[in-house]
Amino acid sequence: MNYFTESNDLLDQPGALRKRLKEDGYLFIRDILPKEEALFIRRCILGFCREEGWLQEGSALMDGLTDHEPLVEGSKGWRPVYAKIQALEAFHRIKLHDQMHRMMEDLFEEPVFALPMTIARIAFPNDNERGTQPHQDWFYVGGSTETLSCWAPLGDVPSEVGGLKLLKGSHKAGFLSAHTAPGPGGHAVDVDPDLEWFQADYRLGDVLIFKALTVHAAADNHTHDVLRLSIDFRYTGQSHSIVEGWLQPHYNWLGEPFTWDTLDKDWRDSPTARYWERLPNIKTKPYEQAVGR
Ligand SMILES: O=C(O)CCC(=O)C(=O)O
Repeated sequence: MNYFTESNDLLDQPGALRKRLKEDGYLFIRDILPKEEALFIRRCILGFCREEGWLQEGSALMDGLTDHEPLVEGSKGWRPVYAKIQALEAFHRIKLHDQMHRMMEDLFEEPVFALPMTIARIAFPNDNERGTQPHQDWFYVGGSTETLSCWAPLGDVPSEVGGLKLLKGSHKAGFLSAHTAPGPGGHAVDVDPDLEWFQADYRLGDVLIFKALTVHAAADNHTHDVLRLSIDFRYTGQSHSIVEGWLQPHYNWLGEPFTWDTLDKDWRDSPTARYWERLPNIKTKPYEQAVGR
């Protein structure tokens, strides 16, 4: 297996950090998200899973062990847990953390903002054929091709549990056409089966940052009973544009309860709520016209 290069040694050298991102199409940073906050989110999500009967009876909550049949993202059985996650203030707050923000400003060389839509993935074991297929985020995210995606485990994710894998340097091939496929997002790009994927033994607090055209996918969960929890969010520079739908919560297309009015009603007074409305001049455009910056 190929492991990501860790870039913590470049955090105080913005020029070198930008150069590595441009060359490799990704940056892997250990221990940059606040662990206590990430652990709190994990505990809450696993609590929601337990309430819905997804966890093994009698198992320790934080082990995240399941014997439940795999649930498809978006399905009726999955929605109650996901609605609770999206209504959790801490889940939306973690991407706004100072250290993360500062690194993004170094990468964009201008003020940045996190796109409001934040995504959680709950990957069941024994369900690898429905895992996230190889794709480029720009297909879904649109807007500026400079937008950066961030994927973080919510708990330790050793390679046997999977996590995100990517094709180093794949951003240089430009935009690839996607076709329908199973799994989150419902689309995939074809990749040469001989290409070598890069991956990590992720630990809580780590973040994988990658470019909008970098091909990535979920690595298989080889366990038979471990739920894999992760969060993904995106940043862009304030001079760049985003697709207007990314101002909305994930799964807003299902309607209630996936609207901000419902999700943030208990934390409307917190700085996390609608922070983007307090930023100057966010540039948005419809998805259809999302062709580059
Ligand atoms: O965690 C996953 O299954 C997919 C995440 C992903 O594709 C992303 O963060 O862009």
